[in-house]
Amino acid sequence: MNTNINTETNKSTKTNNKMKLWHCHNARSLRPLWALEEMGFDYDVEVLPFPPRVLKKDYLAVNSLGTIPYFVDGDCHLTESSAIGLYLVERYQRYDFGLEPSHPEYADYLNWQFHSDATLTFPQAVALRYGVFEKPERRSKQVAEDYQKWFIARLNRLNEHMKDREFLCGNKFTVADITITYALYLGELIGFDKDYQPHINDYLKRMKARPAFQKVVVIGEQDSNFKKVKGFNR
Ligand SMILES: N[C@@H](CCC(=O)N[C@@H](CS)C(=O)NCC(=O)O)C(=O)O
Repeated sequence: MNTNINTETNKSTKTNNKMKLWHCHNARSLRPLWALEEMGFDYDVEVLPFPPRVLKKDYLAVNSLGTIPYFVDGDCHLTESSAIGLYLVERYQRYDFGLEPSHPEYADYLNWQFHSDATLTFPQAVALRYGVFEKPERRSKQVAEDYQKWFIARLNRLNEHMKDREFLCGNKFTVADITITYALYLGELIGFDKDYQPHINDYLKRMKARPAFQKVVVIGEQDSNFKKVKGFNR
């Protein structure tokens, strides 16, 4: 595959016919970046400083939300990190990385996809905001700690589910493993993994050892200010 990495904001979202992803190191855009790499698509990636809404204001012309990821494939524009992998599976019939609707675990697969962001990443984002990214005078130890506890409590379903499984569903690696692993990985970055159960830490370790993850996780690392979150709550 031929992946171009660009660090200059390009206002045009349609410079060629290649898929394009806007990414910040360690942000949720790691989900689609990892999915693109696993599936072997030819794509462009543009790396932005975090948060682009503040540090790269011209990005608002690309994505009026200012959030990461932003993904373009022809006329299709997506802003939800957990939707993009699913889109790639369905749009390109890449069921080698997903489950078909007729699969007995299809409902589970979809549920984990949505669970990954709506249930898991959401409390992490609040903990991060009030633990790290706000100006010191606006930070709140209480809010950060409460949302950390909330996140750990929300792992209950995953803890149970993963007791005797190697992958989330279908007995194979799917895009649902990508979206759920990202939440676990972000939790690890901010020090929440000390409260992970051992089999969840093992699952995270297995997923992170995948060559595609290893390849993309470093993209944008050099100038990343998402590194400062490392272990903030340890
Ligand atoms: N639900 C969206 C959330 C996107 C989102 O909030 N991304 C964060 C990065 S992890 C962001 O861009 N934050 C910066 C901001 O809100 O300005 C998704 O899953 O992609």
